[in-house]
Amino acid sequence: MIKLWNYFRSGTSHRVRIALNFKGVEWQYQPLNFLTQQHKEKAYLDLNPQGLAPAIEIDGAVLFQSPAIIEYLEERFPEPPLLPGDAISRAKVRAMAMLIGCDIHPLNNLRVLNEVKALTGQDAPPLDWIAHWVAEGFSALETLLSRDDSRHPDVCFGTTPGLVECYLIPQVYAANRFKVDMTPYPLIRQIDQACSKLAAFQKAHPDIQPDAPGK
Ligand SMILES: N[C@@H](CCC(=O)N[C@@H](CS)C(=O)NCC(=O)O)C(=O)O
Repeated sequence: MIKLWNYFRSGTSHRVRIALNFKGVEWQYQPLNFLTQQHKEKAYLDLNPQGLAPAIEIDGAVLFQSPAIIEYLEERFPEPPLLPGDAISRAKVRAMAMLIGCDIHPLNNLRVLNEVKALTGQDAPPLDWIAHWVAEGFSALETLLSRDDSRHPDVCFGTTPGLVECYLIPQVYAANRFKVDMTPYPLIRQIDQACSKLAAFQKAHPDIQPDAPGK
């Protein structure tokens, strides 16, 4: 059985949950409590020396780094595909995913926010900082989406959801949680709405995971 070590609210965990559900494979939820720093305990560091979520046990191996995990899932379970059939399209899709995964998420990750709070001496999450990086990334993505008149309006590329939505939906969830103004991004909002009706995304939603408050 595939085991995913993750935290309900972690965007990188959320990505992998979507990909696993999308592929229709069975997997087991292994909670990592960030509040008690479980991800920094030796038992987890033995699996992932970075002490970051997620990690996955699959096919006798332990993998970490969500992009590497998702690419493995794509190779191991080719249907339904997360990536399009031709190389140029795949590069375009990966670029949109990386726009989020490399250039928004890492700047707003928990450990970075904690460092910003420490440097600025504030207690509350630095909402301006968070909104700045979301706005920079989402503006570029919104422009890309507006230029592509061949895509279905419910997805970022082509006619079905795939890799980009694995990255985008968790980032929109985080943006909403931190009260980022989403009104400038109607195309992104439409895609988020459309994905919220699909089972793979519903089952991956942070609020219904076993370690979410009230579960
Ligand atoms: N590039 C890594 C980033 C992993 C990452 O930053 N995970 C976050 C959760 S979204 C984490 O574990 N944060 C814990 C912390 O900052 O202490 C990946 O995509 O897996």
